[in-house]
Amino acid sequence: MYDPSQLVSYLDMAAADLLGTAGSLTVRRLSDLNGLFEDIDAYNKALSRENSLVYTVREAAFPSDEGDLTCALGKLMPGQIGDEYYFTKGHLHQWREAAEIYLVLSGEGFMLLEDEKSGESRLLPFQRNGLVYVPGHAAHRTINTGDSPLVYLGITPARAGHDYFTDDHKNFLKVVVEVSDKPVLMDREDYHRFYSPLKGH
Ligand code: PAN
Ligand code: ZN
Repeated sequence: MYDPSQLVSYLDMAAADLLGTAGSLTVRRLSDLNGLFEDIDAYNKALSRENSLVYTVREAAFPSDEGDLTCALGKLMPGQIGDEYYFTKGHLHQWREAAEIYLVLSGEGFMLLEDEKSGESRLLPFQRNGLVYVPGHAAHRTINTGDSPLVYLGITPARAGHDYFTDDHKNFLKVVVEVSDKPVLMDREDYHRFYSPLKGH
């Protein structure tokens, strides 16, 4: 049987961190998101000012045998590159069937899903106390459209793993951009071809 200390963790909401059974910490800055934002000029300008923190992910260190669950606490900062809101890199699970449940603890934004087979997208509201289900085979990206950090817990099978986009499929097919002070979901191609040039990007 496990020691109780291996089975209990605490949310430190002020620090957006886990205490107790805390595992690895991933820190992603603007430079780690190279090539993902549509407005390259705005990205380069922002990066030349400061390699800002975009998000952190603290994994829990719960048991990780076959059948176990794991969770991670994410903190995604508010911000924009051009019209695009700050987001996470986004991934499929290595074990494609693995689903994930997200619990939103603070802040506001969206979860962008993209089915790997059909390419269909869904934009789900991501608000405090919200529970969001990410089915298997869905690439998922968290987006912060608010003005405070978006803090959330993601729970998956321990063996889900992460599969980040490769060169032959580099990014999501849709973007979430600010239009007249509101977030709008748009085809990346349409945004690239029709929208950003009109704005002089
Ligand atoms: C989350 C994500 C977290 C960071 O814990 O890993 O939001 O996003 P990226 O991994 O895409 O950088 C999760 O979905 N785990 O499976
Ligand atoms: Zn995931």
